[in-house]
Amino acid sequence: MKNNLKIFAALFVVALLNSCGNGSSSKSGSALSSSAAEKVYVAPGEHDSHYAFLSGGYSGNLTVYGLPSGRMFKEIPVFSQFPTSGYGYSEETKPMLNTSHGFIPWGDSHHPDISQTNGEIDGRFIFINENNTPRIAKIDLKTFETTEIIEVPNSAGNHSSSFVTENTEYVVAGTRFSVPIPQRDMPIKDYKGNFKGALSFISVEPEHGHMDIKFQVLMPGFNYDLSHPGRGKSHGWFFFTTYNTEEASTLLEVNASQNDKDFIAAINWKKIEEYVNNGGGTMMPANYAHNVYDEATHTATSTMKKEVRVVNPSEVPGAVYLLPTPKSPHGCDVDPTGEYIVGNGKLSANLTVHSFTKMLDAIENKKFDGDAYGIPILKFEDVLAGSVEQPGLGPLHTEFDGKGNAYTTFFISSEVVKWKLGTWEVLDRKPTYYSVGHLTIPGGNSGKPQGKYMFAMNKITNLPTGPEMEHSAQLYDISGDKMELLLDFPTHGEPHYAAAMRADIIKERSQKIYNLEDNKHAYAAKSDDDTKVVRKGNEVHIYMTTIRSHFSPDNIEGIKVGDKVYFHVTNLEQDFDVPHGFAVLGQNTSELLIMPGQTKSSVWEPKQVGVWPFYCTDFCSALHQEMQGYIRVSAKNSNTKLAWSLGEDIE
Ligand code: RUQ
Ligand code: CUA
Repeated sequence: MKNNLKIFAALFVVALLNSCGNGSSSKSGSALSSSAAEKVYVAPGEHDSHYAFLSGGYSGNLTVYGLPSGRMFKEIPVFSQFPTSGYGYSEETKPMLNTSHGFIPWGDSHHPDISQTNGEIDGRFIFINENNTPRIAKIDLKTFETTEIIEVPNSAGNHSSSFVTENTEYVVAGTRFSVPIPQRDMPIKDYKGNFKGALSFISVEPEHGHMDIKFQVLMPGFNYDLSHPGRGKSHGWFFFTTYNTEEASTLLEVNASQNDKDFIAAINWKKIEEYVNNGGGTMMPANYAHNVYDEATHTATSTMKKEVRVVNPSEVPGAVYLLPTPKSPHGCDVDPTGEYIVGNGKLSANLTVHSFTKMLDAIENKKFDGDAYGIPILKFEDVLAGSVEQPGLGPLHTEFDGKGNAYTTFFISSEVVKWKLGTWEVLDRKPTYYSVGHLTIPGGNSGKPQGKYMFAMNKITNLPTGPEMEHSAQLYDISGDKMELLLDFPTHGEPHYAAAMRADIIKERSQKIYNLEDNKHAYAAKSDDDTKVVRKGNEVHIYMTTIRSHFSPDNIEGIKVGDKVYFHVTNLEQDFDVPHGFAVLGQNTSELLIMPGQTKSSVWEPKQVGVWPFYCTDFCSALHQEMQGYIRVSAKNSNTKLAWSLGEDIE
């Protein structure tokens, strides 16, 4: 979203004036009142009423917060290596970060979205997109672990993602940057008319949630910024904002702001799905990774997929339309009834709202205003439901409370504005610290928002931690007529969107341990009797166990410089909340954090002769500090024999 900083550079003076005003008014505002403090206070031992899942932006991960307290509970590693748990470092999880560009240790995550059943958030899975090397991940909310990642071919800057349809039929991933499809060596100046934008519909298998790219719609070479599914009456459609309909390839801050209106693209995915189910579309050669974590083996596998089904809009008449929308719209938001589609025109004075009913009418009566690359353009006036007049500067995103109200963030004037659907009147406005991006109401992308709270995610903060400061979020009570600012809380990375929901469903389903009996890991040792050390050439496999408060074995000899040593550590505990850690001196990866019943493996290539200690990294019992061992590394040509022990000396 830092791009917006550039886009808005011209309006910087206005922004300065506004943020000064906001700063002073918020300091004397309601956030300091004791009743606000009471509203966010969660007593020790008590639980928050809501979970919020905030994208980590350039951290590549997802953070979990409690509301209303604003306490951070957890960081879930998704697209980035995470030494805290060993994700992306352990042998089992390295395949999760495999792509067609090789192993990628980092990602840029933007928009989490929770799975839905009948238009309601169900708390089974949460999906999140990776913008830079396009991927979609699925996190299982039983375990809070990333269990599947699929790469998105033909996509670049996977930004209008990862939004879920009302029965989680699809998680949708639209490209921000258009590119040559298929990728090829060609002059950049020939962009216009030659690049394309792929909108990917990734099917989600209902029972286990397995993802598969069902089809990609190959759209004109615009930038597809954000998207939301239709719902209720508009279920079966998907809406995408576009900018750079000018198809400029250089100095976009000027060249992509020429057109008075860009478009919202409306895609009838049901129609395309039917076409595809009848054999429509073309299988196109592709190369993309599909990575799946298996809970039984505690191990991920990565498979390269070799084709993808593509559909050109011209093949399915009546499936794709363009709705003119002023002016470089960013957020594309659909209200809970499915009737209103809000285009948040970043550079527009007014907020444009389209009507789904009017759109269908105009389509039926073929009231078109030309076409773009064969895609019919509807007339602005024919699809306009209304507009909110001059609500603020630089609108970005809109959410809904399910009571007929909408809440829009304004980046430049740094505020949240509440307005009424249908009458388009502004009801309330509240400042934010500072330069707000997204906002979230629990149940936001669903037919049933779960009212009460709204939080705004700011691009800047005022928490002094040197030149690099964390961003911040601000929590508002929206249960009354006026919004009440309750709390500031720091966030991690750059939160773009967040998904949130009531805590009860997730809490009930939350898994406590992994059953040791069900552990099918190839190198699991399920008791101290199964522990052993096996040499295969210069590879050494150590089948190791942990239980309070020792490793078995804890003395190992016969390792040589030049060996590749695999520690396969099984945690034998079957009690809730007793992880053990594993770390060995000179390890080139990270420690491992192993949950009860789980096996994880770390590879270690000792470079120096010596006797090296290993130990448990997680304070697990009163004798945690005694949870340690030694591994003896001899010279390459030595004849120290392979031996291991627990509780006795190696002779
Ligand atoms: S973005 S601040 Cu990456 Cu969703 Cu709009
Ligand atoms: Cu096991 Cu500390």
